[in-house]
Amino acid sequence: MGGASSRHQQDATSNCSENATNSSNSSLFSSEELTKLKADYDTGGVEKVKTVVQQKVSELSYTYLNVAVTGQSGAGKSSFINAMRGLQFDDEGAAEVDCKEPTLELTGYKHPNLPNVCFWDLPGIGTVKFPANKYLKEMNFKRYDFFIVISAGRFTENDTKLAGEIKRLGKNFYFVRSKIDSDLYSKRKRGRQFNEEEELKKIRNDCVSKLQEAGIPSPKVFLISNFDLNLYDFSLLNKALEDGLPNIKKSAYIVALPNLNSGIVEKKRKELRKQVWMLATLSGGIGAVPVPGVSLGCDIGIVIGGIVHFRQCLGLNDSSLQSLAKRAGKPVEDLKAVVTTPLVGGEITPDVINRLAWGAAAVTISAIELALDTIPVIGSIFGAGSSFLMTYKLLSGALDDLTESAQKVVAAAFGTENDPNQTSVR
Ligand SMILES: Nc1nc2c(ncn2[C@@H]2O[C@H](COP(=O)(O)OP(=O)(O)OP(=O)(O)O)[C@@H](O)[C@H]2O)c(=O)[nH]1
Ligand SMILES: [Mg+2]
Repeated sequence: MGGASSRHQQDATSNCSENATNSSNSSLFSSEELTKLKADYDTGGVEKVKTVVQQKVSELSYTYLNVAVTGQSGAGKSSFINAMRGLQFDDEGAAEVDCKEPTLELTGYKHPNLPNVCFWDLPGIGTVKFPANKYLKEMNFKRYDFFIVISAGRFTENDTKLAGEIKRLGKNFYFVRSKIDSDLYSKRKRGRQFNEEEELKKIRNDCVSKLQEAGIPSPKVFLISNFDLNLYDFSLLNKALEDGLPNIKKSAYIVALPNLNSGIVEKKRKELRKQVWMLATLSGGIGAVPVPGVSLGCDIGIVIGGIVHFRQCLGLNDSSLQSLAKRAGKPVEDLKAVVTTPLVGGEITPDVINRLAWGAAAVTISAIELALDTIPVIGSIFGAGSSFLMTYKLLSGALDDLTESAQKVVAAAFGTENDPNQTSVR
């Protein structure tokens, strides 16, 4: 499906890498919070820093992301929601596709691994049940972080009316033109001199001009196929969505992305890496127990909790692997066969942790290693003690191992030709 031209190309690759770097450097803490963190350390040591870090870890786990997906009946809303949740239409918990009756109810679909991330299927505006004025009231628009307006043909008056209202409320919205695969298919059949890039440009320009006519001065339109999110503008859409979110929500969005290519897996690693030093800071104190075989104590609950969370976010839990295999049309055993870490496929116990080579490794961390994580209190945290260092080492090692396996799984599912930082020509 889709030639090289529809895959993402060089010019935007640099943007994506730049974004990845920015996102890895961007802290989950605001500059005011960082200043407070440093001041707290200076006056109260690690114990005082712990309180601030604990608040941030709690904030991360209580951060909700509500994504509204709307558009006319049959535009592909349910299919998009399923694809974003890594599900196929016939998976358990998937939004129903090809409903006999168009969706008339507002329905929320939680992310299978991250229940704080929810996609809302909003019935299209202008249906009999929801005349435009009633719709806007009933849909409780304020609750959403952003809106995706999906259209399968040209945008209708109702779509643009909706966009106007979303804009009035000061919410971010993005236009998605779905079913590009079938547009290209029919155009390819029709014309002898078919040029995919040209066709994509034409479709995009047509959407933009229709939206401009409707009074939206510089609309952003993204062309996608729900059947293969690796094609066309999906990664551009992702970048736009990420850029429009505050840091903590951005983090939730990134780790909830479906594992489509190595670029997404790497993004997740960078995001999760930010949590390693925070969890290490919380380790020690009351919960500190020696890890069997390792002479140092750390809070094993924090280590195990962190590893389980990383595994979920990287799509390496059993149900995610099953869904991915189904999506890729491969037996799940083929995907499991490439997993190299014992952290996948069973319960995480102190024994499992201890069996890993890096578990018993010397607990020394170089300044360079720490600097890679851009720890905000770098330098001072060196004095945090052995429990910090042990937890840091264990979680870093686990994250690296899990990422490596997630990369292999994605390659086994989709092949390696899915360029990590793909984007199409604008
Ligand atoms: N070729 C192609 N077909 C798609 C795409 N997205 C959705 N479809 C098909 O379009 C039809 C309608 O998709 P749905 O996801 O049910 O659309 P919807 O917007 O949720 O429809 P309602 O719930 O009725 O409002 C289904 O047959 C899908 O398989 C796409 O990107 N490409
Ligand atoms: Mg639907």
